[in-house]
Formats: sequence, structure tokens, C-alpha cells
Amino acid sequence: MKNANKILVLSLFVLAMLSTIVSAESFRLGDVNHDHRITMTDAYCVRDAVMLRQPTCEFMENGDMNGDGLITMIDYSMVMDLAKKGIY
Ligand SMILES: [Ca+2]
Ligand SMILES: [Ca+2]
Repeated sequence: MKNANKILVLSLFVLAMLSTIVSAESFRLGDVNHDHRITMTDAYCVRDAVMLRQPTCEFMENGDMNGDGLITMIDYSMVMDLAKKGIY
């Protein structure tokens, strides 16, 4: 019975690790609304987060394009560039 519990705990741990890896790879940096595309909507969400200090998209952590831990006009500019290029 103890071995069964260990296997169950190990299985749950592996499952949690796999789901974390999958979710991290599913959405590109800049895709703050998680629609799998980087569009003007994403750029406007980042802009609003900076200008109005009111994030309008759910996944703003994806808007930190330069990885400095802040959402700034630099990130907005980078998302806007990708949106203009039509990066999906
Ligand atoms: Ca998007
Ligand atoms: Ca940033």
C-alpha cells in the first residue's frame, strides 16, 4: 500500500511538471490575451497597462518583453513592432 501511495505521488508530480512545461510553451511572449497571435489588441493591452495602470488583458506577465520584471513603454514598443509585422 505504501508503494502505491509513492507511485501516485510521483505520478502527480510528473503530471504537474509536464503541464507546466506545456503551458509555458503554448503562448509567445507578447501574447497577453492568449489567443495564440500577437496583434494590435495585445499592443493596446500593454499600452493601457502602462498608461492607465489598469491591465485590460488577463495574462500581462506575457507582456514583459525584455524580462526586466516591469511592463513599460519599451515592452509596448516591442509588442507593437511584432503586431505590425504580423507575428503569429
Ligand atoms: Ca494575442
Ligand atoms: Ca519589461
